Amino acid sequence: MYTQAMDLAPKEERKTVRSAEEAALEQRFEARIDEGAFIEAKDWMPDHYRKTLVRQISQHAHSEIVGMLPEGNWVTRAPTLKRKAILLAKIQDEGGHGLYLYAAAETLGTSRDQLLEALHAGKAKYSSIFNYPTLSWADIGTIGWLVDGAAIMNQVPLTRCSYAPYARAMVRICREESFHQRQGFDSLLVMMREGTDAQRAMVQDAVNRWWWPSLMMFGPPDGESVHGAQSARWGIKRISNDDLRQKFIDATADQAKVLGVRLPDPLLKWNEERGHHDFGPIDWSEFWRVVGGHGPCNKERLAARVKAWDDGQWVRDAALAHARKQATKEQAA
Ligand code: BYC
Repeated sequence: MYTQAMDLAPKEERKTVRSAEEAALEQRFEARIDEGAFIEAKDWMPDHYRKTLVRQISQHAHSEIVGMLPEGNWVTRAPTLKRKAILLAKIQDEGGHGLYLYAAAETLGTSRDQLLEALHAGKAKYSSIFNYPTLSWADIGTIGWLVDGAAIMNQVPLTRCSYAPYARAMVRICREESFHQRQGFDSLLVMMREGTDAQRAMVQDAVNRWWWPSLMMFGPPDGESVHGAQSARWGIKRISNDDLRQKFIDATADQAKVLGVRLPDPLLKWNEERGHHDFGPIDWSEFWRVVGGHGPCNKERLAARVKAWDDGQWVRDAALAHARKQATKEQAA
């Protein structure tokens, strides 16, 4: 009689057989990455690639969901029906982006519940930018212009990310995100061109507060980016943190001129030789403080998410009870 034990080589041999197999799989995977092929959920992938993606995609999903909070703060205070409708639609889009991204992370074998548990326990990261307060209506336009502008700059290259489910989610997200950026710019332009002096001052104040945190969204300098080189090698990140930051600064410096606002950096200057703007030093100690949980709103944001999760328990219970009832009915039919 054949037993399972008879099918297997001795323990030591098994280890080498398995690792030789794995080495071949890894070689095939690397070759596919080099060819620029997309990796699908069912394809073999190294554990580290999978973990890197779960980390990045879940941080991205959490950012979308937490990012709804600073804007939600202004829904009841939007100045016109048109601006309120736009803001509501934008926040709703962000909820949808979070869901696409959680679904993309789930294709890698980590459940949404696990991802949310990590967020609620304060173990998972989300973008540093959402730990700043929205103090005036001009902050909403500025978030659209600068924060969504930075988000698109970072996300367009992700539409070519080697992991296909993430890349596909990014195609949809980027389409919507470009409207988010435009509505922000439009809202600021109206205030700058048709507004009062007080409104123009409000816009300038918002830009002064959001400029530097927006530059931090791209992550630490390349020399300190722990994951940058490996993610570039795997085709997850197509453009480095510093290169994306520079592209964003170049694009926004020109847009600021159209708006008529000053960017709060006395060292910001076009450098003909480099073909880019030079800019002043970024306060990375502030970035790490915020990422470490000590920004102006970290506690408030996390508490709001935990409360929303707890308040929604009855909805999840009801949906599960309904699904069970349906399944029993179908079985009986
Ligand atoms: N905030 O090795 P690095 C949006 C962490 S929201 C917090 O360079 P990586 C929107 C990083 O996670 C925009 N943490 O990392 C929504 C790592 O820590 P761990 C969100 C940051 O992953 C609503 C450590 O620093 N977009 O669109 O290679 C309204 C070292 O960094 C940040 C995305 O998430 C940060 N800013 O590169 C409006 C895009 N930066 O994980 C707009 C997808 C870095 O080792 N993500 N860290 O503990 C990415 O492209 C990359 O993850 C990053 C960082 C460029 C952000």
